[in-house]
Amino acid sequence: NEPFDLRLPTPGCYLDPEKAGMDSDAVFQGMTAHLFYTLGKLATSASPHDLYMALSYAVKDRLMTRYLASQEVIRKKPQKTVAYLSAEFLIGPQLSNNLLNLGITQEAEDALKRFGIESLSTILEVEEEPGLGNGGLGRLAACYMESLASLQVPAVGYGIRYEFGIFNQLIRDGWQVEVTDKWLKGGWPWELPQPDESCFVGFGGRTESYRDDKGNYRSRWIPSEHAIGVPHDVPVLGYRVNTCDRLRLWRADATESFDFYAFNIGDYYGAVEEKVASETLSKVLYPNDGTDEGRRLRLKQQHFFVSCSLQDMLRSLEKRSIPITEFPKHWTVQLNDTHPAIAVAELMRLLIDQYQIGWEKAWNITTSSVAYTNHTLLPEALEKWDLGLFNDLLPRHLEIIYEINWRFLQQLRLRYPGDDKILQKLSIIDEEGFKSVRMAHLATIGAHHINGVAALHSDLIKRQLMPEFAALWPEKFTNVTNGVTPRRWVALSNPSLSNLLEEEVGPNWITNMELLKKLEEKKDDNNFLEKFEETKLNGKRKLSSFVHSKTGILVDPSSLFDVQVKRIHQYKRQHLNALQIIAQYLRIKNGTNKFEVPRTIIFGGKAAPGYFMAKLMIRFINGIADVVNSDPDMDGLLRVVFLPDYNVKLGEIVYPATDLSEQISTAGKEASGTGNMKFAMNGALTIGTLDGANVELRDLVKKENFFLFGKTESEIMDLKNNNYSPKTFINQCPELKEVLRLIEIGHFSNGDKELFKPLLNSLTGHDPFFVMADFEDYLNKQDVVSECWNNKKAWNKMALLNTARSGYFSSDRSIREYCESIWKVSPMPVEITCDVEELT
Ligand code: NBX
Repeated sequence: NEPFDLRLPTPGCYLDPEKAGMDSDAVFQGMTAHLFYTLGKLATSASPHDLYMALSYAVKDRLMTRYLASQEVIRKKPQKTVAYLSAEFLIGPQLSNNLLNLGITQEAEDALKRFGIESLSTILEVEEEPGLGNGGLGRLAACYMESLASLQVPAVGYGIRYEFGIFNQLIRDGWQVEVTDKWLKGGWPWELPQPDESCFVGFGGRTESYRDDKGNYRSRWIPSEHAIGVPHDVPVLGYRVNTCDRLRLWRADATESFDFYAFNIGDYYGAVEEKVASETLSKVLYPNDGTDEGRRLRLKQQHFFVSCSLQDMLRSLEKRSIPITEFPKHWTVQLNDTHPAIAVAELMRLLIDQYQIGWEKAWNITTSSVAYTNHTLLPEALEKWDLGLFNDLLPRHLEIIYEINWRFLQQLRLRYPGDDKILQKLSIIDEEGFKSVRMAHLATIGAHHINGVAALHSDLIKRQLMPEFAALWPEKFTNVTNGVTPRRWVALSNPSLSNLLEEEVGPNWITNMELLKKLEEKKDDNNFLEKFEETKLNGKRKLSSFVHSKTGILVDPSSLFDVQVKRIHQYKRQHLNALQIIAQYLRIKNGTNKFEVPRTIIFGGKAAPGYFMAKLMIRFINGIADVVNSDPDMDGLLRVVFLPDYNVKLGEIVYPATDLSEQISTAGKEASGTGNMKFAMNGALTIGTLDGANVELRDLVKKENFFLFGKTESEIMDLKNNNYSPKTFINQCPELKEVLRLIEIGHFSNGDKELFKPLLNSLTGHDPFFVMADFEDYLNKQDVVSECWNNKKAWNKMALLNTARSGYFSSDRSIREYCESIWKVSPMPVEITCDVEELT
């Protein structure tokens, strides 16, 4: 067996990261080779996109040693690996992150100069980001993969390679317009297709019983349809370590490219129909981040990627001749919400039907390896599948679910004799109305741990969402507060702040955010506070020019940048912010504004295409922006911007540029929020409710450095239980009345009194998210914000303390908690030597 020489594919030896392949010369050589051989371009005529591709390929080459070495370590010395199952991974641009984690940003910059490119940013700008997620949940999965690799934990992220990610958002006449996201059109250099590791997945058909050789009755599934999952691996390199984990995204292919019978009888279109149908499976990401539509194709997508992933894990044991019964020693399977919850039934099916393992043993294996993270309390967001649809697509899984349920209900009967109510309440099958399968129940019963994503949220899961389950299995329920990666969200996006942090506390804050506590010593140091403010100003200048280029609006970088970026939702209450703007506008018009504080209020976020009220909220914000920005009385005092197409890339510009972070959801509705953490790390102050991780953020930065307003979760519950009437609150607040009247007369809709009526009716009628109840307190707190801004030194001190005390929200901390209390996995450093034979 000839050893495979890893040095062959590109110039330079990449086996020793300390020495080889990492200087600007080698990067230049790599780029030149890729331009010529991979892209078929001459350096003399290369476009910025060509150079982006060439540099990306050269960087990917440098990931490969680490990627292969990381897999070798596991093959040679078996070690428990994390399988993070998620329907979404919102990974963002890859080039900058890989340069940072490899430590060759400067080298790349120098190599580019030899192609006549003066700044790396011109090349970074042309990168298309894969929008393979909706929002927080998908971005969390990406931060967690980066932290896993940085902590040197063996991990695979399993998901779907959607051909079209989340739509691109245009704003036309103030309305959101959705455009297909063709992220693959220019070629995407970061993936490695691995067709030899493809998997078969079945759908539909029927089950039949038969007797096996031992005479036992068994069930088998005869699917009527198949698809092939082709893995596309994306390397995920840790920060300055050799561990390179992977994201394994499945693309659905047809099993047969033609139905030959149909083809022979001349039915060409009929012949390609099945191919087209099965390829649709990984075609598009569902753009709903809340309400679940219960669509057939979505359930197919879920089963498709879950089945491929579990088969892949089982196969990895077979390849290493490890008995299947040892699955839990080698894999810990985390379900990112219920989207992959079918894993509980699919793992049981594979173990029982494929590997002939008995029920008890199979159940033991399943429940020892699966854990579930819940991300929402909103009842409309809890996944339920119509029983008929489920049976149609996954008849064998439904049989297994019935058996799981029957055994579970037996257990309940013993514990609560005669209590049919609790059986009905906890059953996996919802028997009321249209019968359905409750995925959260399946996940909870099949998992060894279930966690919420912030302290308050985890508490509410136990108290409100699943009190009976929590009483039954108190030890299963736990909390892991979300976190975000400081590599992308500080080091990459905010170089100016990063340099200052490095000067002050040294370079290790990037992997040990608690070191930022040391900044507290500087809280009264004027000189330092000015430097800190200067980093913010740099971010604001950059955002200002971006705003101008995208919207034509001129904003003043010295004004207070007040920002709300997140998906558009009623519970997130962008309309509360919008109403507040109208109140400020009125005060300026009437000459009753107390503080002459120039503010730039910036919004960004997408609305689900079928969510009428959210789309109307976007229209509403743009209606206000039009009036405010064209009124000379507002000059130098108020600007309103709706930034189109908010995504990861744009987030990287927004977080460093923000003075005031808006986290104003109705208490009890936002599971955690993660934008709140990114803002705080970058030195923004928060105006917020006691919701999600805001609660912990306020505790950490201390209450004097946080602008709190609004009803608490329990006060909201009281209002709800006591026939909440928004009218009472409106009548108590003349300013609010005036704001509503102005909208009603069409002041923000060119005289059209109908346009915003649904919004007004909702707010003044039921007001399901208690906007009226919190308005006055919010407005008053905004005055406190303005007053505070006028004392710049005090503001800077508060901002600094936010950065200094936000280290807890590093995803490294979250991942350590998952590793220790849920997954029971430990780091496994990867060593690389120049000895090729040792690796092969
Ligand atoms: O998950 C979000 C929560 O709303 C945030 O509070 C939390 O910080 C974040 C991470 O834990 N949930 C979320 O983003 N959900 C979705 O994107 C989603 C996507 C598809 C779907 C349902 C929800 N069917």
